[in-house]
Amino acid sequence: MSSINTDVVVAHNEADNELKEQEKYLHKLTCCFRGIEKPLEILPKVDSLEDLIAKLHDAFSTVSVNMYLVNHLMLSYKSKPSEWKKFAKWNRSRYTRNLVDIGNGKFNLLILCWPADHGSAIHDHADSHCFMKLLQGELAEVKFEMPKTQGIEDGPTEATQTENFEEEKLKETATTILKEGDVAYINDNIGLHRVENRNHTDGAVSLHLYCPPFQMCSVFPSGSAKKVKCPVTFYSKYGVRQEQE
Ligand code: CSS
Ligand code: FE2
Repeated sequence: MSSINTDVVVAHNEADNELKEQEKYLHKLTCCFRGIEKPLEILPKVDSLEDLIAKLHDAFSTVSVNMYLVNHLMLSYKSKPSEWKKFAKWNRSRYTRNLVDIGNGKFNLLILCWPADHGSAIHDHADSHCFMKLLQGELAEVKFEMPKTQGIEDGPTEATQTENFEEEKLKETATTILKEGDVAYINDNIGLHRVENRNHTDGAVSLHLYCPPFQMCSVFPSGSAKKVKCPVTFYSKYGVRQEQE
């Protein structure tokens, strides 16, 4: 009996260590990975949402994740509403985050539902990788530079820094219109972004992969460098509405 328990504890610790190693690996990769625009010919195609999830699990089964493969898989999935409809739960007055899969704790796969004329605040991605694929409709992605006043350790006194913080207006760098099938990629080294459904009548649906998964991110509500920590909560999980959200 006790030897079985010890085996379980050892296996658990090993899985935990592997998860931490992978997290470190993924955080480090944000320095250089910039995303790809087209699927890669030599890599396997994706048949369905179920197949995408299975192939993502495979891709994350080793510590050193191949981000080109992850990006390729996200690009390769052809949106079929019949496959993702059960996850897409709407709220008329705001966009919703719906959890589809947690990839054994290694990534979060979400479906976001954006009502007409709704969008997000400017936000970061907690040092994770963020892939955003359009499943339906159109979204605008507005990118901003990461404010320079962040993370300066040998700068002016604390008081001055706080003042500069509030004054520093975030610098807009690019706007991209994402159409069905497109995949956008961002991480904190690339910058911040805001996502908007500019259509006045139609909703939009997007599929997001965050790795490592994160529970908190920063939003920049006033468009200045002053940021506020925000929890990442789910409107539904695995197709089931979460009442507390
Ligand atoms: N990160 C945003 C969506 S745009 S990537 C959010 O979860 O609210
Ligand atoms: Fe985002």
